[in-house]
Amino acid sequence: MTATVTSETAEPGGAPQSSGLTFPDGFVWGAATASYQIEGAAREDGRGPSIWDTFSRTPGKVFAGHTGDVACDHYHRYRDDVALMVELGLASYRFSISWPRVRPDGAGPVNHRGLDFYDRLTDELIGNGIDPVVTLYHWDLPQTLQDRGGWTVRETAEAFAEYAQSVYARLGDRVRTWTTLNEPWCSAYLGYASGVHAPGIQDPVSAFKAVHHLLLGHGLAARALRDAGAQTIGITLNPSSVLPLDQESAADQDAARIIDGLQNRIFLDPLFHGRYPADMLEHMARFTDLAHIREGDEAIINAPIDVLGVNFYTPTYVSAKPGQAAALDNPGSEGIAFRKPVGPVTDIGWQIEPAGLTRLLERLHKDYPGTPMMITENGAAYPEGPDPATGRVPDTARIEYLDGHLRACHDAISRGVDLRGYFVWSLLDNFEWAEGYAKRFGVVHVDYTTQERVPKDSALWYRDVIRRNGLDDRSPTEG
Ligand code: IFM
Repeated sequence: MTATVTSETAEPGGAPQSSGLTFPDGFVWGAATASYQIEGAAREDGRGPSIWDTFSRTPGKVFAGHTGDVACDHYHRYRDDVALMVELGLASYRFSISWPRVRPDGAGPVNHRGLDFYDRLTDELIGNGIDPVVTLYHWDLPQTLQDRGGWTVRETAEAFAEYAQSVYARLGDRVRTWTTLNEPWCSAYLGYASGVHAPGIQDPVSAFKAVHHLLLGHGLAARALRDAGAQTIGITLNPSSVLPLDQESAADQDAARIIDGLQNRIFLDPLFHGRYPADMLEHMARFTDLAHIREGDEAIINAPIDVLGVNFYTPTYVSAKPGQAAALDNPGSEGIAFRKPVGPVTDIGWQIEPAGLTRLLERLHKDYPGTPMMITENGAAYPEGPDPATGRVPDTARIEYLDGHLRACHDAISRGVDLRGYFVWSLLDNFEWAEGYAKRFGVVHVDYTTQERVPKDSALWYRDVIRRNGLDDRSPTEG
């Protein structure tokens, strides 16, 4: 696709008038969620336990002991939720499949009642003109597989490919876009190095093994999906826009190289170039003999993909700081300091810097050319709920955040980046992992007591963005 972007439009047919920025024709507007974060129904229809069931029930791991047992009860309310998507005018909906619903024992028999749910959801979406985008793994690993080593062992990668095939066999006649993994960085480093996510392990060796087996699982699943006839196959990463604090300092530049290696190149290079970067092999060799990386694995990981999903929230700035202890979620990062956020931050404390997204997209386009990209997540946590007087949710700061990041996407497209779509994170307020329900990322407010949904002002604003296929000229918070 050649990206044609304009900065002026006047739309007929009652759509909001605008002289702002227009996105290319066919640009995909969507919203994203994930199974454990919204579905609830944790023990229904044969679903097995996942590592997040175990983790969230372990005292002290998740804010206030919250769990995903009920979450947004989307399992029972999916029809209403699809109706909300229709109101917003979404062209596409990105959701994930719960592996333990489909294969309760991870590698054992298929639970057809679990697949029935996704079958119903897919039909409901398509019946309403919304294109389903499926993510096969958004962190809810079956507990039985964790008991056998989780992502530290090769068998989990093999089981993932089998599970992918069973989902494709049921939904492949209707789902066109298949994403293997969501943010393997989080699964590997937050799950196995810092332990702030399930399964809560703190061991760099396990983390590096997890990196490899996640990537291998992606490659095996991508191959299986392709052989089965899948049309569009991708993976979603959360690549970081890493900058040296002092761009002139050689020591800061070296710090940035290492963090860029750990967060970006360790995933992107094998995916796109078929080999781990030499400096990261050396880095990992400080912890492990690398015997888990077998001959031929990198070629499997290098399976062709059709789209790269990019999740972006905040940039990273690093500097060299002798004596600094390693950040647990970046094994081997001793001597490197992560700058604390400066300027405005969201409710979860993440720095707001839309230019970081443009920078990241341009870098990906330059270093890993030829694969179209989608923003598969972008959004912000803010706490507002319904105003008792008006019933409205005035989440102005979220609108500003989204507006800024969409302008950043538009800038990237204008500079030649092949960006094909944008999925806001998230459709609904939901279970924000270790933060439980305390942090709200939704454009739709959820009252967790009544399960009432109220579209926030940001949802109404996003609806207008979708209708005009672009951004208004005026500041997002005016009028
Ligand atoms: O809620 C998460 C999502 O599951 C993965 N990407 C980041 C979001 C916000 O933390």
